[in-house]
Amino acid sequence: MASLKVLVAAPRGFCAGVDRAIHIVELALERYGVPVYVRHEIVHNKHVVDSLRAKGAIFVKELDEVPDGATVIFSAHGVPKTIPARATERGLSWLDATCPLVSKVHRQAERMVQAGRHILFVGHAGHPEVIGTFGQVPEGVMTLVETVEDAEAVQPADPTNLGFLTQTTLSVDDTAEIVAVLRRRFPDIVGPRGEDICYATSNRQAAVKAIAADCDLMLVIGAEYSSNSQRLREVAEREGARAYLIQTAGAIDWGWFDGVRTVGLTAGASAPEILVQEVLEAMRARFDLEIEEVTTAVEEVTFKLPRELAA
Ligand code: 0CM
Ligand code: SF4
Repeated sequence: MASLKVLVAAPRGFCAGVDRAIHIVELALERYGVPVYVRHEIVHNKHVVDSLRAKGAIFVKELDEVPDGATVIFSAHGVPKTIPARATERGLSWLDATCPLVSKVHRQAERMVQAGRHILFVGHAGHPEVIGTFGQVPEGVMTLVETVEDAEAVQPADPTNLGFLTQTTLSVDDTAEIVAVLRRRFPDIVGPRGEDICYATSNRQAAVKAIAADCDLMLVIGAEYSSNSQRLREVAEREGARAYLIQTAGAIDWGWFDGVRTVGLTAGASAPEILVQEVLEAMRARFDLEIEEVTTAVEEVTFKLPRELAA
């Protein structure tokens, strides 16, 4: 059997916001009985969604699909204000699984608008978190900036009265470049004191950076549409590793391993550890493995449950 070194990144996988969101669905199922409706994938992972579906959760795209009298949960990515308002109007009981770090950005957006500022929001068009954050403020007071080019081109009406905010799951490096352009062009712009990019996103990117240069190949477990997982793949690629995003071990093309001596492994914030272990098992069936876990940070973040479920 050929030998293969595996560098496993730590931290990887579930963050506190994902843990909390899944727990909310599980507790709601216990507390209110089946079915419980969930608007949008609770987190961007098929394995998580399938296991909650098996326990009695019904996933829908839009609130209209939730029948009268049902309980509905909003996903970790956050929702526009109109969604809970509409749910209340319909008499639905609803629970909000929005990650507290996303909610924090929502409150910052409101405060900036109250202070009369126009907001430049750094994020990816169409992502549910971006839709949710735009939905916290009146139309027209927030402009999306996706790239350095956008940051160079944007022409706000009053360049002296601006704020910026960002999506939580962006590339740390790309965002720093974009924010640097905004600060150069608009020296009076006000931003968050720390980072809107969350601790889990930045820790997972740093962990990939620490190993990717030593890897011929990097596997990132996560969904195509998971922003934080995609960013991990990009970080690995920029460090010079060939990198693939896979949902499960079944998605591995073993041809990728030709000539590979060291492979890196990580998982996005929405990917459960069991999928990491399955990938390691699949490799063990084909190679003589030497596994090393490389830890760049230890995470101790936890979030409280919503009031309705805390007792
Ligand atoms: O925002 P992203 O697409 O990375 O979502 P995810 O469900 O993959 O990860 C957790 C979160 C949030 C908010
Ligand atoms: Fe919250 Fe960050 Fe996890 Fe998203 S990735 S759920 S913002 S901790």
